[in-house]
Amino acid sequence: MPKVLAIVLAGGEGKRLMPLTLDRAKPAVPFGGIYRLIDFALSNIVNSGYLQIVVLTQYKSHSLDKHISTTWRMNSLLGNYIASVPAQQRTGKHWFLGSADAIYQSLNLIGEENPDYVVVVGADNIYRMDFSQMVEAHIASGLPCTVAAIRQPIEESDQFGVIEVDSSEPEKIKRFVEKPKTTEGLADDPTQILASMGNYVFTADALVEAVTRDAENEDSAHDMGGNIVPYFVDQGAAGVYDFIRNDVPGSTDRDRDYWRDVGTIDAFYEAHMDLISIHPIFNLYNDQWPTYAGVRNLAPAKFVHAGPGRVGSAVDSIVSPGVVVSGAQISNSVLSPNTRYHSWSSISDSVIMDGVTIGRHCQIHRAIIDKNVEIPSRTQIGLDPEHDRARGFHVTESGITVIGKGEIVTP
Ligand code: ADQ
Repeated sequence: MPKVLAIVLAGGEGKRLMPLTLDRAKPAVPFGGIYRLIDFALSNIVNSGYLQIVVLTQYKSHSLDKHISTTWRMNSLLGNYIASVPAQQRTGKHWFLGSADAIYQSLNLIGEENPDYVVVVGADNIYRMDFSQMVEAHIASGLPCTVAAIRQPIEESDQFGVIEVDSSEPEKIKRFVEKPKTTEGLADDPTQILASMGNYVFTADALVEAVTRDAENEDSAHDMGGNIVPYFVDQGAAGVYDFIRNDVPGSTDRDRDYWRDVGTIDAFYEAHMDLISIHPIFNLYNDQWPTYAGVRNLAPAKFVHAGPGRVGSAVDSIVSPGVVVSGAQISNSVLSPNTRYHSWSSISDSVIMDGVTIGRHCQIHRAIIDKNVEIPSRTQIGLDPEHDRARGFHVTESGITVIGKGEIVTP
């Protein structure tokens, strides 16, 4: 078995997920009721059999650090294998300049672990992936750098590193452009591009050399996608690993190639809807590839018939422990732990985070409500975007209303 160190880049600011990232780093944003975004990347690493894991944090990392120590470090199953490493200004008086600088500033950890290969992954995507299959492909290619890739719509090319290959050498990257405004589609499908998933495998020595050179280059943005990958591509030394080859145990035909970049509120919302659709597009119930979440001492969810016409129910929804639905009707929604729903209220197509209370006679539709918000009786949210905006709530282009942590809600 080769010795593999996994590095999780978890310093992202997540501006486009505001207000959910107002006081937490993007990887710490709650997802799917009981998880945080980073749990998907970490679960993939652990399920791949890699237990030497370093999480590089930076921006507003308090809630992320807390989550990692409570959920991951304290998890007896996983022991002490995971270290969360804040920016420490080891190389000078600056925080991480970019994701490559985050690795450069943490080179001491690679030195201590002395791995053969380093798997570098982002922390903000929802998917299942067996990285050991990618490492095998990396070793077989003989190249020092391998980039995981997936097809994406061409209109979204400005959000991704775009990969081009030659038909004569389809497993080698010929050209790589980070977030181009325009690009050409694939030969067999001009509506799609081959996008980098932001997951890489490096031969350890080559990564150390590349980030060290990059650190000395003052013109560099010190970014993995913008600088390090192009450095390997320019030398003809970068391979591509097509995600379609990855075969995770227990995946269904529907979710085998599921991968979502939940960088915007609309994408974040749609990924939740993928969990609760009747035949889930992303199936959380794959026990051969579990997604780990914190173990909390919470009571079971409860549904109360509170009187005539006040049947507490939830359909086509995810209901977490600690939920009490008392005389309210819920449909097509994700209910996080410790939330309360009171009589004559209806909640549909919504994502409700930890500790939220919804009073009586409320109507909530197509909304995301962040932690601990109290919704007073007779409040309507998501029915009239103008009324929502007038109350200071964030409403996305597609009409999702977001209530941030600590916002005061009036009917
Ligand atoms: P982006 O996701 O836009 O594109 P970036 O913002 O650098 O790139 O985030 C990548 C990962 O690094 C995220 O998990 C983020 O949290 C983390 N990160 C960012 N800055 C960091 C820092 N200073 N310290 C520690 N961690 C940091 C990337 C690639 C693209 C690819 C997309 C796929 O650059 O080529 O297509 O991911 O989503």
